Amino acid sequence: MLIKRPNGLDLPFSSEITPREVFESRRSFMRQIAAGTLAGGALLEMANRQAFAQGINPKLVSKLNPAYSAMDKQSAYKDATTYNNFYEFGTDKSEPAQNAHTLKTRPWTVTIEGEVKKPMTLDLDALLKLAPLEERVYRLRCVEGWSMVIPWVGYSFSEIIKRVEPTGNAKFVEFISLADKKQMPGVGSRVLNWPYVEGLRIDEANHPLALLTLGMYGETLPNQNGAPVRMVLPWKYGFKSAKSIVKIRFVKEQPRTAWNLAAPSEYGFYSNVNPEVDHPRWSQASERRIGEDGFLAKKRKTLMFNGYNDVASLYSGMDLKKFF
Ligand SMILES: Nc1nc2c(c(=O)[nH]1)N[C@H]1C(S)=C(S)[C@@H](COP(=O)(O)O)O[C@H]1N2
Ligand SMILES: [Mo]
Repeated sequence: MLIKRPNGLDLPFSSEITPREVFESRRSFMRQIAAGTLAGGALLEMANRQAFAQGINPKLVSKLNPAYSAMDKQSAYKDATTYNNFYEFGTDKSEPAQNAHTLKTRPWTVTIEGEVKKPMTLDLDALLKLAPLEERVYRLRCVEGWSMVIPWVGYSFSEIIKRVEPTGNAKFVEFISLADKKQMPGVGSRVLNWPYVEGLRIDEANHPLALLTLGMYGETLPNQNGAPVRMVLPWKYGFKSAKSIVKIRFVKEQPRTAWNLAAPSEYGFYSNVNPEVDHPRWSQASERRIGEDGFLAKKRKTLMFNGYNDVASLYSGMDLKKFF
């Protein structure tokens, strides 16, 4: 499969670049280092530019966080990057991979505002340097009944919360995705109100599992997966994990989120993975793991909170059938 690059060159997906090609490119890069023609912080930047020119997403150095990583077999890079939900680029699972090349991810800024003592606008480099990058292998369960296991790269969103210092009025956090018709062909459609908005209660946003995500599979995010920065909330249905975020607002009232506005009886504000609460049109008791969909593959049982029982205390005393 080929993707169109903004520079007009058709380049293969990185999964199709052979290890040999990658090896050769790294070797020529290493030669430049050895020759002393590269130095210091310029190294990663150079490596990244070289990688980008070859259609490989720039590498991200991170440390595996085993305490927050699932042992499940990881999904294939190819599945994770060609079977997507990103309605800004079309409603078909294959469309984001085909269309998201028009998304311009640099320069990029995220504005953090609202009920905070220190509002700030961070560019990508600031975000990448804000806290040590961790790799976390999370299961992600889509409300449609399928799941994947992806090694994400990022850090807890609590790192951001700490720095902006929410006021006492900040009860919720709103995540707002880019909505630019020029870059995103799906934004002309009326399936959702744009921009795509998602939200969390502030204590949910502060839970260490809530990952501000800048990469996957050791590289920066592919556009179709929400480049350059998204959330990943593994205990909630996938749609809570907003992609390509440009604004984060700390607010007093529960935000009106895109899917909840579109179909309030189907998509609640909480949307915790819960096998006991069916979607009005289908059961949520089981799921199909993408990549295991062969002839004999059995469906898997969906686990409460997608197996992330750590979060249970956030909801103690709440009726999760009512607050679905
Ligand atoms: N901005 C935006 N974010 C989004 C979506 C979207 O359409 N637009 N789709 C959501 C849904 S339904 C899912 S399942 C996940 C899919 O993430 P992935 O394609 O990286 O697996 O992204 C979520 N984030
Ligand atoms: Mo989803």
